[in-house]
This record gives sequence, C-alpha cells and structure tokens, in this order.
Amino acid sequence: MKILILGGDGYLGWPTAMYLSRRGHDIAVLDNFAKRRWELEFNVEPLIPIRTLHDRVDAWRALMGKQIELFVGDLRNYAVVEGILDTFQPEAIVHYGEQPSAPYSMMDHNRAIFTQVNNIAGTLNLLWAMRKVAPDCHLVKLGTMGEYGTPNIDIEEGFIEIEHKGRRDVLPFPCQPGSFYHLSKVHDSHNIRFACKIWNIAATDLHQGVVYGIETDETVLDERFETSFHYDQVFGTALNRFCVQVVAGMPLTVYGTGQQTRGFLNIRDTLQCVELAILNPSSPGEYRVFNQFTEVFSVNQLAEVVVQQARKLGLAVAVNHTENPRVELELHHYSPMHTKLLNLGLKPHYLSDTQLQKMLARIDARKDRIKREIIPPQIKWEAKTDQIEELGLMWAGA
Ligand code: USQ
Repeated sequence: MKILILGGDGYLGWPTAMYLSRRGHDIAVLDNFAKRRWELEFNVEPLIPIRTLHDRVDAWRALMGKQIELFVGDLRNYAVVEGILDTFQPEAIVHYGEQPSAPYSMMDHNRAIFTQVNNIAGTLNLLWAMRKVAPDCHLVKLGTMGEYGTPNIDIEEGFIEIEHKGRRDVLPFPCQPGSFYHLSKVHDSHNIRFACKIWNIAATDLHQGVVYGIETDETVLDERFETSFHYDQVFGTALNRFCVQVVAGMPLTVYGTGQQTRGFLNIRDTLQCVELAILNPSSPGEYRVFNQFTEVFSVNQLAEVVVQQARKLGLAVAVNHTENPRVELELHHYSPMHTKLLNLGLKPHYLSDTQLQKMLARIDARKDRIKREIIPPQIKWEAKTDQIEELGLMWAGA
C-alpha cells in the first residue's frame, strides 16, 4: 500500500517508516525538521545521536534495498501539502507531524499559540488537501489519551451513549485535556470528525497513551537507524526519563504524590497499532477512535519497577517527590476502554523486567551523553510570570 508518513523524522515517525517499508509497503515521509530546531531552543538532544533523515533514508536503501521517498516541507504551507498528496497519491496517511510536548505548550504565550496554530492548521491543511486530491485516502491521525483527561467515570473509545431527559444519543466522549498541547489534539479531533461528515473522508483517530522504549526491530539493525530518544523535561516522557535518571544516579522526578495514572505502551506496539489501523481502514465518511495503549500504571508504579530493576544492576536509586509542576488530578479514577485494537489482533509487548533491563543497558552504554541539567522539571503550568526569563530562554519565532 502507498503510505505517507507525516513527521517521518521523529521518535515514532522514523521507526514507523522503517517498519512499514520492511513489510512491503511503498513509503514516503514528510518532515520540516521542526523537532530538531526545538531541541536547539533548549540545548537538548536525543540520548543516542541520530543521523539526518536524508542519511537514514540512504542507509535504509543501501542496507535493505528499499526506497523511502523523502519530502521536506511544512504542513502549515497548504501548497506543499496539496502538492505532495497529488504527487505521491497515498492510500493511507499516518499523521505524526505535530508539536508533541505538553510542557512546551505551557511554557509561555508564544509557544502555546505556536502549538495550537501549528498542530491545528497543519491538520486542517491536510484535510482540505485530502478533499481535493486524495479523497479516497484513509487518514490515521495520532491523537492522545490526554484528550479525555481524568473524568470520574470509565473512558470509552471516542464515543459514549448518553440518556438525557428521556432521549438517547451516541456522542463524542467529553474532553477535559490538561495542557494547551492536549487541547490542540482535541481541536484536531473535532475538525477531523467534521471533515469526515461533510467530505466523506475516512479517518482513524488513535488516542495514544504515553509511549516508552528506545528501540524497535528495525532501529537495532544498524546504528544509522536509531530513533530520537528524549529524557529532558520538555520532550522526555515519564518512563524514558526515569530510566535515564537511574542510570545517571539522579533521584527519580515523580511529580507530586505520584498517584496520577495513565495508559502506556511500548514503542513497538505503536507501530503494530498503526499498521492494524491501516490494514483495517474506516469506511468513507467514518470517523472512529481507537484508544491506543496496552497497560495502565500510576507514576509511583512506574518509579517502583524502575527502582527494582536498577537495584538488580547495583545502581543507587532514590525517588524524589518533587512539587508537581503541572495542574492535574493526582488521585483519580482511571479505567479507559482499549479493546478495539486488541480485537484487530494487537499482540502487546507488556512492560517486563527483561525489557527494562535491556533499556537500562542501552542507556548505560550512552551514559556519557546524559546532560543532567536538562532533566529537572522547571516548566510550571500555573506560573503567572513569564517563565522564559527565568529559564533563560527566548522566543525567536518558529
Ligand atoms: N510525570 C512525572 N515525572 C516526570 C514526567 C512525568 O511524574 O518526570 C508524570 C506527569 O505529571 C503526568 C504523567 O507522568 O502525570 C505523564 O507525563 P508524560 O510527560 O510522560 O506524558 P504527557 O505530558 O502526558 O505527554 C506524553 C506525550 C504526548 C502524548 C501523551 C499521551 O509527550 O505527546 O500525547 O503522553 S497521554 O499522557 O496519555 O495524554
């Protein structure tokens, strides 16, 4: 199948491109390298050095004999989007091409605006271009479990049947996201659902949980295929950060009481889920939501499993309950449904001792590259003063 991957240079985009290419699909990737620029804003870098996208694509061709077509461009530029869709004529589009960090979006006014304009305008351009030049293409969009927030009822997969004043309807599940980033995904979801309705577009909105992991079956084939593994306060996610922290001999940064609970999944399962969505497309005009995670953990549980494995390696570990920089419920109900992908055949890679040991070993091999100063959380949700001055950062536009 012809598949276009937006955000093909990223933590998930590049491994997805390799995974699908290896399975015989005809792959093109688009990226504007924005993530590499945001890294420079904060002087952060992935733990394992990554090649340029051009070099990765060349290496993939040289080693695997498979062509990944490379487009460089910005989704905010409508002409670029329409041009690429028209040229490549994808049958499926996997859309990762957004600003992915909640802390980034909460840092200051400019970055909040940037996140929403970038994410929402990019997706809107895509929808308009699909309508015009690729109306039969299936959109597989990466949304987030964070769109739902933490309501005091079980979370359904996208929709809930409600009875109100004697009448019944199936309506989008209420959204109470916890950052301007997560809100950008909610706005995307509304736009996509509407586009499906009016233009008969087929779309799957993958409400993904927190991804962890440092490698996939393809990244390990050659050092040029490595993906960008972050552990800093802006782009690093909880479990990845905790693993780097123990290796660096730093206390684990559990925010607040650590009782806050989320859905998690291995990076290998992201690839599986995306492929399952592509191979089992929604129908024209159908907007569907899959909750994409395999296990639920509280932050304390995550810290505990990392501590256990680190101790086995003789690492000295401490857990530091720092003041929570975010505004989020710490003690809450959390029981989201996640059966649709399992029903399509998802075989989860659950978090295991072996998996964690492997991850810690990979991190340990790159221990000398850990920048300790980019780990502590400094970006605060409720700061009323301008945080960029305190953090010594400036906004130069995006
Ligand atoms: N947390 C800590 N300590 C840390 C980092 C995080 O206690 O050092 C806590 C946070 O307070 C939060 C939870 O861990 O309660 C998850 O935070 P995270 O930074 O791992 O993930 P989050 O900001 O929610 O965002 C990540 C991805 C985002 C994706 C989302 C899925 O960056 O792109 O949409 O996970 S979800 O969390 O389900 O919304």
